[in-house]
Parts: sequence; structure tokens; C-alpha cells
Amino acid sequence: MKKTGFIALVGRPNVGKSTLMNTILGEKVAIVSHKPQTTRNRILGIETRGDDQYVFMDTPGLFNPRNSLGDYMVKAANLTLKTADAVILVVDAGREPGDVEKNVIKVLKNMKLPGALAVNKIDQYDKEAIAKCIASYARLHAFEAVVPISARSGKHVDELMDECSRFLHECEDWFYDADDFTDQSMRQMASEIIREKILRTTNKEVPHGVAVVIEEYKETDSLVSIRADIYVEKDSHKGILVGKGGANLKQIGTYAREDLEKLLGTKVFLDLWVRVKSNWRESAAMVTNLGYRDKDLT
Ligand SMILES: Nc1nc2c(ncn2[C@@H]2O[C@H](COP(=O)(O)OP(=O)(O)OP(=O)(O)O)[C@@H](O)[C@H]2O)c(=O)[nH]1
Ligand SMILES: [Mg+2]
Repeated sequence: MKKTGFIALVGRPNVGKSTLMNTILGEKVAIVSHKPQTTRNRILGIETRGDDQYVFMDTPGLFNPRNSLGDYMVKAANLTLKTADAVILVVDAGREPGDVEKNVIKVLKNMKLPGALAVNKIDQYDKEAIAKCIASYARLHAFEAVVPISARSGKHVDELMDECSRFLHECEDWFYDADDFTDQSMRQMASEIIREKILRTTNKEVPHGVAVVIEEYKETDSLVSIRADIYVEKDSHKGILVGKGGANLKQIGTYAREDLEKLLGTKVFLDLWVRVKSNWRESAAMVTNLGYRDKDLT
């Protein structure tokens, strides 16, 4: 009999939710960076093993939003939490539970949602610190499973997957084909890959105020041509992003093209344009226009 389940990956920003999803899938479905607030949308990662189809839902990290983009991100995470069959709360192994984690636990209790605790980044801490962290969580909630992992190296991720099999239920049919691995379109993945390279090559406020919109995506037998607009919030941000003589933008383009060529298995031509939309993150209308649409969350 076939089985399936929707499992939400939630937690504060930067704890390794997207890394964990990519490691489980063995595919890069969600972008990753060392900066918090990398993920802005719910992103599905579909893993089919034998009769079992796991639908993981990566979410933006939970935090106190200070603008319309932040409102959208937290809404995306909270709605996902509420539509899931089960939840993996991802936490940093060296950090005591805070408000974010306590709130997620409150939702688990109220909704009687089954939950696993993934205690991540164990490669960074000693055994005592990890044990202390686990003990603090044990006092707050009886999770169905508690697994210390390293999402980056893959250590104990198989054990976590074994524990997640309990979250699946029998079904007539799966929601996705056995060889699907995400619900994102190629355009969405291209936009995210470009944003990832911007996160890696710029600092401070610049990457947080960036949105990437794919204006053109043309496929021929031997080439995919992509034209993307990169929106920033200020003229000064544009200057930083473009760099001296266009050097930084060129670097972003090269890195993104390399990833896209790997993903698509074909040559890619990438044409990037940087535009300024003053303080777009403050405006609900502009946030929607740049691709963060409430209607996509339902
Ligand atoms: N040392 C170590 N670093 C990790 C591990 N897992 C993830 N990271 C790093 O933690 C950073 C954040 O990872 P992400 O996967 O982007 O975190 P996230 O929870 O999805 O973050 P948001 O999307 O911002 O909410 C990256 O630099 C990862 O390489 C791990 O097991 N060990
Ligand atoms: Mg993420």
C-alpha cells in the first residue's frame, strides 16, 4: 500500500532547514547561505522511497518581522506549519530553546501535531553541550523522536528519515510523480540560484533587499537563455552589487550560470540587469509584484 505525508521543516533562521532538505533529497532544491533569512517561500522537496512518498516543506525561518516581506515570510512558515501532517523542528545544537522554538512547541501541542526534533550542527559542539540542549527540549515537549544530526555532513540524517516514516499515512495515490523532486518551476529555481549568488557576494543590508524576477526564459535545443531583473532598495546598493567596472555582477552571473548549467544539463546564457525600487520590502503591493504572493501560500 502506498503511503504519504506532508512534513514541515520549521525553526529560527539559519539553523539548517534548507540544508537538511537538500541532504535528504540528494538534490539542491532550496538555496542555502550562512546569512539568516535566506528562504523566503515554502519550498517542497519530494522524496519517494519504495511505496513511501515524503513531501517535505521547507519554510522561511521564524522571526519578528519588521516589513512587508518579513510579514509574508512568517505567514508562509506559519501556514505551512498548520497544513502539515507532521513537523520537524530544526534547532541549533548549541542553543537553548527560545521564543521561536517555544511557540512552535505550543502549536504542536494545540494542534496535536506529531513532531520530531532535529538537533543540528552537532559537528560544531561537544557532547556535553548537545546533551544539555536535548535535555532542555525534553523538559518542554515529548517529541515523537529526537535526533542529533549534521545536515551538512549527512551524519544521522538516515536515522531521522527512519523516524519520519511514522509520520506517513496510507493513501490511494501519491500527490506527486515518483521522479518529481520539487514543486518549483525552472524559472523559480533560476531566480533562487541567482539570489543565492547575491547572498554569497554581498553583505549587510544589500542581500536582504534583493529580489530577482525572471523576465525571459527561452529554451532551444542547445541553449537556455534567461534574462533576469535584480531589484535592490537603494542606488548605493546597486553600486555595491554591480561592483567596480561591473566585476561583482559578472561574478554573480558566472556562479549562477555554472549552477544552472548543471541543473539543466545544457548551455545557459544569462543576462542580468540591476534596477532600483526604493524600499520595496516596506510595501505590500511591491512585495506582491516582485513574486511574493499571498495566493501562492494557500
Ligand atoms: N557546521 C554546520 N553548519 C551547517 C549545518 N547545517 C547547515 N549549516 C550551515 O548553516 C547555514 C544556514 O543553513 P541554511 O540551510 O540556509 O539554514 P536555514 O535554516 O534554511 O536558514 P533560513 O532559510 O534563513 O531560515 C549555512 O551556512 C549552512 O552551511 C551543519 O550540520 N553543520
Ligand atoms: Mg532556508
